[in-house]
Amino acid sequence: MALFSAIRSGLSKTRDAILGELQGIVGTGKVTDELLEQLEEHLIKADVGVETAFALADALREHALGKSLTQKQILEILSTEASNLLTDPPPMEWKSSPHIILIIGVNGAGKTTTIGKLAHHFSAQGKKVMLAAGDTFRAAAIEQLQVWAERSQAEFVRHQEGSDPAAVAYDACAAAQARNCDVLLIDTAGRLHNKGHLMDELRKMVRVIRKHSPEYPHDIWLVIDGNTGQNTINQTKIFHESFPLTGLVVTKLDGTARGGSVLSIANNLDIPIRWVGMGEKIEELAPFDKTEYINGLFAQALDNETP
Ligand SMILES: Nc1nc2c(ncn2[C@@H]2O[C@H](COP(=O)(O)OP(=O)(O)OP(=O)(O)O)[C@@H](O)[C@H]2O)c(=O)[nH]1
Ligand SMILES: [Mg+2]
Repeated sequence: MALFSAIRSGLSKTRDAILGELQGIVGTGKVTDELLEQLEEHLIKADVGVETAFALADALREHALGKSLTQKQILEILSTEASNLLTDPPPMEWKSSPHIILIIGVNGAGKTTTIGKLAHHFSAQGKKVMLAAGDTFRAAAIEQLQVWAERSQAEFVRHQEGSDPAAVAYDACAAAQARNCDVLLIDTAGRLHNKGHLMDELRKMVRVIRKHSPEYPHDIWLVIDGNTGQNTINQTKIFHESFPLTGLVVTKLDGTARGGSVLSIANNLDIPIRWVGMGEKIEELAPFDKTEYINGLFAQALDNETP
């Protein structure tokens, strides 16, 4: 219940961006081609992505062209179609202890914060968690992660600032094995997908981790800032070409009007969205759940009209 309302309140700006004008466009008469075009244009501006906007408008065309539907009926069609575009992530496979998760992404996306939140989440499930300070590049990045480790009562492995992140990751894997940890989360420095040498550095990290076991890392999750809008798709595709991403984390969905980008990400990329970040606090991370997300976008408008 608390989680549901967190998603609902976190998505308030996105909901306003999508529904505000939409409610003015639909439900004012017959569904016409002109109305559908307005709808497409509005949805594209609201950052749901071109293909998603067309898919939603097409669904409405199919069900309602020439008909006079109530606003509630139209929003129901749109929310059902939006829900069809989304898939819940498959359950996490805990293949071995330690389960190794490498967290990557562009600068400032929310990687370190997400790791802190994940550590808290997994600790609360009774798992023994270790964090590895694989961002040796940015000043104070190691200390930032250390604070999260303390807050979440996770084990912590670090080297000196400026040292080789691959060596940190290698040692952390050994330490996680030796200390019987269930999960090891490895932080990395922020990098742009088009910076070749930084992508090489990440490749080296993966190669070195694999020396422990070809199964390592079990997961590579890309952290995406939910404010980034349509650039995200291209960035993610390039990361995915270099690394087999097993999941996405979309952060900062609170406070952005661009939370509709989740629909675009889901519609354009075949990588599960696993988590959504809804704030800066340790508990403000939720497993992605399409029903909660769709309810967060549409439910209020539908509720309002419920007798
Ligand atoms: N509102 C909000 N802020 C967030 C969220 N996640 C992270 N932040 C904030 O975003 C900023 C950057 O977060 P970091 O976790 O340091 O991002 P990072 O990807 O590790 O950054 P670099 O290591 O510098 O690449 C911080 O101010 C965080 O508090 C979120 O879900 N919501
Ligand atoms: Mg960081």
